Amino acid sequence: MSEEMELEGEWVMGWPDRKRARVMPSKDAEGRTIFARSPVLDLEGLLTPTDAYYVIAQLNMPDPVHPDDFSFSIGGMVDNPIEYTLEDIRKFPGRTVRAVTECAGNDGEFWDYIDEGKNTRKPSLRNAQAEEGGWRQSGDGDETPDIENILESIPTTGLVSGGEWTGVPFKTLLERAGIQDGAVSVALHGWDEGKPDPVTQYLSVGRTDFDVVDPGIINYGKAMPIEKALHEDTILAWAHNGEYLTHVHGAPLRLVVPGWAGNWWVKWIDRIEILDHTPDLYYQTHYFVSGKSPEDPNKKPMKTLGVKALITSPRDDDGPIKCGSHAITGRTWSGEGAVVRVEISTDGGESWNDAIVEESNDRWLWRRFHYAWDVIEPGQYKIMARGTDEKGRVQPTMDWNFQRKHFDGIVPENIIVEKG
Ligand SMILES: Nc1nc2c(c(=O)[nH]1)N[C@H]1C(S)=C(S)[C@@H](COP(=O)(O)O)O[C@H]1N2
Ligand SMILES: [Mo]
Repeated sequence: MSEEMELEGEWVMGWPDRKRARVMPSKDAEGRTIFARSPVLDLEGLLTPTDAYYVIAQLNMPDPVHPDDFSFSIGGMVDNPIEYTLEDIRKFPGRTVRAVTECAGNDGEFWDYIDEGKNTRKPSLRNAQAEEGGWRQSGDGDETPDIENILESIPTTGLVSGGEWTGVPFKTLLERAGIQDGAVSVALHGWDEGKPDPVTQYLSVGRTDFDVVDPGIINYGKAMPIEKALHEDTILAWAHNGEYLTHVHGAPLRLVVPGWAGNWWVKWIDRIEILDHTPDLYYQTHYFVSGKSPEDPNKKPMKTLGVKALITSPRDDDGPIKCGSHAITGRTWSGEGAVVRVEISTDGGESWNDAIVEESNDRWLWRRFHYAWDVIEPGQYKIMARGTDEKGRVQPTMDWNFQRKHFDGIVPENIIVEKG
């Protein structure tokens, strides 16, 4: 390349030829972002920049509410029902928590891939993070979706990010409200509304031969056990990565539930209710549930994330590498707290060796891992990473479930090594 050509290139972050990693969003009819995968392979460090943070809106993307006009209520089984403005709650002592947000559906298609009998093509994180679109909203579409097409085309990878959240401990507000005896759950409702898209359910189950429950037009809502709501790290956040929360991430106020899947992190908070039962809510009782089939009478809400170790380099879809010194690197996280150990295998799981896991004081945030890999012989190597968390859980910890949520299996990278 001549010098002139290099100077013509796009200069980003001081580099003439590097593009900044950003999300590839899907938009609704009004051009608003409703879904975005995070470019996890192209990011460094532990905090995902806000414009590269994954985004999910299950219902219709709501209109923004001005922070000065915002208020929400706490009611139900409390001694002092109350309405708060944003200004009110910013007067309480705050709390900052760094945590991984992971969608329950992240990497869902890998359930089939690692199932030996199934012989499916490996989903490509590299392609998925460069791909735009792939999400639709129901309500306005009357044409019947081509389900096969959809099953083929929507990757659920990249639905994970790491963030810093600042807000007020939920506990502070619940204690002031005075929870009455007999209360068991805290329900949080967003002001976003819509009809849950049945295609999302078909997509996650991988079958269309069953009836999807139709709750009609609802607000997004979740009801968590009181104990989790009172956990010191469960916060109502108005700031994300050092600035005010952005609209797509739930401004002015959203719930942050470290360790639990993203669907518990209710955005656009409108109404909080303390209840003596756990209510029937679509995204709690019918969706984000484990069980053997949609008909299973023992479906259970899914909560805590498993243990994961994601190899970010080398990736098999990046092509062959040469003999010599390499580093196997990636990120690891767990819903029960810190990952304390990552082991690497370069022989398809026959033997395992410890990687270095970077130290961190943030138990809910992912950590980076590093393994020095010197390859002498050309050939094909099956590389795997396995995390163990501080509670002693060893990956994989999750059982197959009909919605194929909370995937935490070990996904091998098949790396071709050529003569140096
Ligand atoms: N009100 C509301 N909150 C919501 C959702 C939603 O659709 N509406 N989606 C949930 C899901 S499924 C996930 S994975 C996370 C995504 O949070 P993010 O978009 O800030 O990354 O928000 C959760 N909170
Ligand atoms: Mo999600």
